[in-house]
Amino acid sequence: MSENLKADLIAKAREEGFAAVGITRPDAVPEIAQRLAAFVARGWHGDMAWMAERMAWRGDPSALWPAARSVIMLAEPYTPQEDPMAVVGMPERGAISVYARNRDYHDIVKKRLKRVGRWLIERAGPDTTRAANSGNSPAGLTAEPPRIKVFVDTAPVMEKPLAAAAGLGWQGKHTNLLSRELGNWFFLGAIFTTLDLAPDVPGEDHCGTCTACLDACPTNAFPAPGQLDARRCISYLTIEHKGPVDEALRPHLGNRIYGCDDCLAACPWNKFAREAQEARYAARDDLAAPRLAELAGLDDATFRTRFSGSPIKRIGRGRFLRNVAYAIGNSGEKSLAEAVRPLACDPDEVLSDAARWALSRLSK
Ligand code: B12
Ligand code: SF4
Ligand code: SF4
Repeated sequence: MSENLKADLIAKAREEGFAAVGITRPDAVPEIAQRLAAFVARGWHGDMAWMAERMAWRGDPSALWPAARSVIMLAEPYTPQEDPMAVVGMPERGAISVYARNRDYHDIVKKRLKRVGRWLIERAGPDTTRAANSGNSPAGLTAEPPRIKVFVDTAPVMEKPLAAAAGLGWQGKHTNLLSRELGNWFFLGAIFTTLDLAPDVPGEDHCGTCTACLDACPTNAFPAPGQLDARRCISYLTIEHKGPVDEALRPHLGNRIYGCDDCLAACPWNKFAREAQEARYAARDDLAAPRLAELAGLDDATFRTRFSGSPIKRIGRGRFLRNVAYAIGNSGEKSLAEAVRPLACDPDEVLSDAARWALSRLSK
């Protein structure tokens, strides 16, 4: 890849709103397959059965798409303008994690990745190197157009270790990717390509002796630094886990009703965080600190309207109101009992159980 093409790629990605771009090889982190296997063998993925499926692809990007020769990793900041933890101290309000206070990032990032990818194909032109190497002659006559595939979050791709290998930063003790320039409030996206691009130098770990994220976790979800038992993580419990939450863990949810940011917010590198350029990540007024009493009254139709375009819509009314009921149970506000009482007869059994639990907590 010519240095010009790389510089132009970085410029194009920045123009699209990405704050960092790095390149790695699909086989740059051979140890991820074994680490993923250990994670799943310990049962740390809980009921995210999709993590145990297609492990051969998730653990080995070269198996996912054998034609890929390079992986471009990109970071998109969603840094909060407000103190992300302020709402956690308001018992009558629900705390929604920063990334979900407005539009769903999946759609936004994917569109940007596609624009960068299409630009790259056009800018790079036919892949004459491959044609020359393939034995067809003369080189150029059989040149193939380069190809790309874009991924954000939902594909069987381990984005964090690839981003670290591409030099975007390092996986912190909270397991997320962070960097000295961006802190940790950013999403990741990937462009796999058949183009042979010069890889960047992997990121170096700068956690040092810090343990702020581990100490901040309300549920002790880290069995060791850099390793997460998802079954204890509030993000997993409020978003991914479908059934009732273990009674012993419910009090630790506090008023967190969708995701959790405690470990991210604790990281001292956030003092260097870059502002989010995308206005659609800025907290919506009605999602910054919504009243639990009002949320408990949502029926299916009002839930769908309220969360149209938001990632929260994906979990559906039942699971969301289950979380609201746990938060009401943790609020200590007896006046909230009236709001949760009708839910104790809801046909959704997980929700009605959560509501009864809340009522019994408030009656003590
Ligand atoms: C599954 C998943 C979850 C699960 C599990 C999280 C986890 N840490 O695995 C749950 C639902 C809990 C979750 C929560 C969150 N998630 Co999530 N999640 C994912 C997803 C889909 C896959 C992650 C994965 O592969 N996990 C499997 C484990 C095995 O991988 P790992 O964390 O990298 O584990 C490493 C360590 O265990 C380490 N390790 C293991 N043993 C050893 C031994 C040694 C010696 C060493 C050094 C290391 C080591 O190596 C492993 C491999 O790198 C990715 C998107 C994607 N496709 O990659 C988003 C992703 C990681 N999530 C993201 C976000 C934003 C979140 C939340 C902040 C959302 C929120 N506010 O609620 C929280 C953060 C919780 C946390 N502390 O991790 C972002 C993170 C962006 C970033 N800057 O890193 C991602 C990348 C989505 C995206 N495209 O932006 N998530
Ligand atoms: S997201 Fe919350 S519960 Fe999960 S590891 Fe971080 S601090 Fe712990
Ligand atoms: S809080 Fe400290 S230990 Fe955790 S990721 Fe940030 S620097 Fe690393």
